[in-house]
Amino acid sequence: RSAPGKISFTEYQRYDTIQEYLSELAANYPDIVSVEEIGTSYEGRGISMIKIGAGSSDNPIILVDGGIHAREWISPAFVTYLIQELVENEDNRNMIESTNWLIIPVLNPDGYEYTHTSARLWRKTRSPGLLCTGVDGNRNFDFHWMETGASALQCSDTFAGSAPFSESETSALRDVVLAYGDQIKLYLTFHSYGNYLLYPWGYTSELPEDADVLDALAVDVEAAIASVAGTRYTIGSSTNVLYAAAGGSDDWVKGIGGVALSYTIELPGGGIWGFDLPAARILPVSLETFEGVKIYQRYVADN
Ligand code: ING
Ligand code: ZN
Repeated sequence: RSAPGKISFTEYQRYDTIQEYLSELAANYPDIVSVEEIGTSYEGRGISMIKIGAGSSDNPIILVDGGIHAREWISPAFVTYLIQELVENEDNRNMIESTNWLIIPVLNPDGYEYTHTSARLWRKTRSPGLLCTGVDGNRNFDFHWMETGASALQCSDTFAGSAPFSESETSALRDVVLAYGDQIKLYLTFHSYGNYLLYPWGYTSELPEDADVLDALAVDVEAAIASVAGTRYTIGSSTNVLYAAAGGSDDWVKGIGGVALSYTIELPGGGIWGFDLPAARILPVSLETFEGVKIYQRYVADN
């Protein structure tokens, strides 16, 4: 059975619409859903996290975020689709009975809104600097901060910030990880674009000691995604298959947060710039990506 769906996936949705959808879910499914504000963006928007679970509160947790980078619109769109499938599609009940979910669909709401109103290709937060606005959230985490692939220049698109966790948005995610501690067994952060399943490290070309586990799981996820419509992903550590960049959320969640399974997923690109995947692609991409998330969930539930 397909979900009723009180939100549309034939268009990219604004922040307010996603916020309203989360509130509706909390009202309509109070036994399995709650919504919490984990922080406030620079411009004062609430950063919402939806908690989903229909089993024990002690179940392993899967932490998911989207929209740390403003222009990567397919990321919040897919993460919102994931929320819909978990909450509103009864066929997926097992996915919320055996694991609990903490999901932040729009981690950088100021940037996301700015790409709708003013500059489609904005990437960073919207906190002001003397010369330029914004910090790259995915260079702002306090693990080997600023060592490689990040800029100290305020006007750069990869500006790491004046200090680690200078941004309320990145601090909000940090605090979730610290609060739930080792109950979190898997972290997925959605970006676009390029079809990559990336695992740490971004700060070094050396591999984590459990790279074989991270890689083997990604191989299964990739096969599940490819089985839907033939979309292929590249698997590897960020440094080795994409580029070196320190201060990313996945590195911090693994290196400091202690979550062994930590992945950055680069969803497919499209349109003119890559970030502007046509809205008609939201559903096909979401359907295939959801098959990959099912594999992740099953692994966490069984291990
Ligand atoms: N890509 C990621 C970025 O922040 C990445 C790739 C992830 C690099 C994690 C290093 C560590 O640059 C996009 N599209 O943002
Ligand atoms: Zn990104």
